Amino acid sequence: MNAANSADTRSAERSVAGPGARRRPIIEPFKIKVVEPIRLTTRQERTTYLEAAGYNVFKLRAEDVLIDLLTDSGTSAMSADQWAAVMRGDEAYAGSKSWYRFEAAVKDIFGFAHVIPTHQGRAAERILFSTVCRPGHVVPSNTHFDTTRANIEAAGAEAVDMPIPEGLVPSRVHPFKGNMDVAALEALIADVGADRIPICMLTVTNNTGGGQPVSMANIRAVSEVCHAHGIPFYLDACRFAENAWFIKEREEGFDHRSAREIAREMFSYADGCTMSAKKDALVNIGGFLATNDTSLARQEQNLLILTEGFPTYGGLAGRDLEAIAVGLEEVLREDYLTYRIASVRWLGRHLTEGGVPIVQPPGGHAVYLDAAAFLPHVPPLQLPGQSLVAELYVEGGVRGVEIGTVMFGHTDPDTGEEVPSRMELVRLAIPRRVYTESQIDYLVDVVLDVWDRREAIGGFRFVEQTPVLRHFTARFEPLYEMT
Ligand code: P71
Repeated sequence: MNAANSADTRSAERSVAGPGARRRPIIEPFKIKVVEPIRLTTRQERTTYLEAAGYNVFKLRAEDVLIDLLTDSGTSAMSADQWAAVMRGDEAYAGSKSWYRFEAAVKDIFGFAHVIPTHQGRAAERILFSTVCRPGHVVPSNTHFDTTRANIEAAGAEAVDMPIPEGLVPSRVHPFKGNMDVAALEALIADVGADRIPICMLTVTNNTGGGQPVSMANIRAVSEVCHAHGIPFYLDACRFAENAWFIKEREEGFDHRSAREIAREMFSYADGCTMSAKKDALVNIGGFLATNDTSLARQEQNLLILTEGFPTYGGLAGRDLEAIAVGLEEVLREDYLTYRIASVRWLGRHLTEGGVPIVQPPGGHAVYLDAAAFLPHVPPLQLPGQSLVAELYVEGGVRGVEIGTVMFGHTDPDTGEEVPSRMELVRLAIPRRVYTESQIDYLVDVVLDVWDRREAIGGFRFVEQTPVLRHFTARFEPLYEMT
């Protein structure tokens, strides 16, 4: 049964109540111990702040944002157990107790022989790609995220995205829209030759394509193709627990297996992984790189020592390693994952009922608005996603992020013309364990109010941009009168 297609509500499917009792809602499986005030500004204030930020929400002050959905990365609320573990942090430079706890927690789930701690995911990416990639190399993936693509390109190699065709149609419902097109991968190998492919990756879940999961069958198939050609196969594992939960919900034969068992199986097909612990390790900073290849691990550790730190801390404090060890255990708990996936689905369902076009089905960590369908009168090169991000902020102090031509557009080297992204999306990423249901309901109203006046919304243009990862620092200008 494809849960994504069902008329899902936040009602619990497995009732814990007695016979004849009402279906009870899935609730947050925690209570709040510490609170952080958030501030509602006036529309006039927000208009002023946004203009001063060059219409780039990365340049806003966070205190001027009410509901901050810029990212789910590093924005989780840590648990009391994680904070207790922070106090236990052993800050010895080499061989600290915290390192051994961290290493044991990672190995228990991921199973790789060598674990290399890094301060965040992109540091793991830089170390990996600068070690294995050379100019002329090609690195395929279902879809690379921005920093992954940039680090591959910085090493002189080419990053190639090979999602299944369904993955590129926002309205199309498919249980595993994050899958890679295995036939396209085989064709690529035949075309460029396995010796030019130093590594192949799958991003779980597929962030660029809507937070969509990859099925176990697809992970296995990609692994088999890679191994038949001697190509190392890696997972970009940031959201591995959410991916495992979707496999449990949607893939035949997995409903009675725990998320931990499913995760272990996912990693058993891979030769290594990169991980940003800022997502599914429920911490504010951290990451790692893992591999079964001993000689590669040696080279990576040498690079780590040069730029990140000694191999038993890699740029993290002992307390960070402790918080990750606890977070990796908490993120696989059934009550947490049930709540997590249901709360994102809840947001997606209410927006869909209001007529708002989103990537269907909702992803694991975010709902993605389909800006091209939301603002069909704004052409891609007038940055419809950027317009929506700006309007959401002015409307209700909500900060989302553009995942479209601003983030992934590029200049064609032959024609010099700007090539738009394959999709124009606006991601509303939900930080883990942070916002309550009523805050999500407020968010739904803000999006619906922008939807109601969509015809009056126009496009944007760049007034300043950098050649790499331009979305972080660019400045923009509206091509219409914002009200
Ligand atoms: C996300 C991020 C972080 C981010 C990126 C761009 C704008 C705002 C925030 C980071 C990822 C990721 C995947 C699949 C590697 C990284 C890098 N995502 N792979 O989604 O999603 O990890 O941030 O720890 O360096 O908001 P890092």
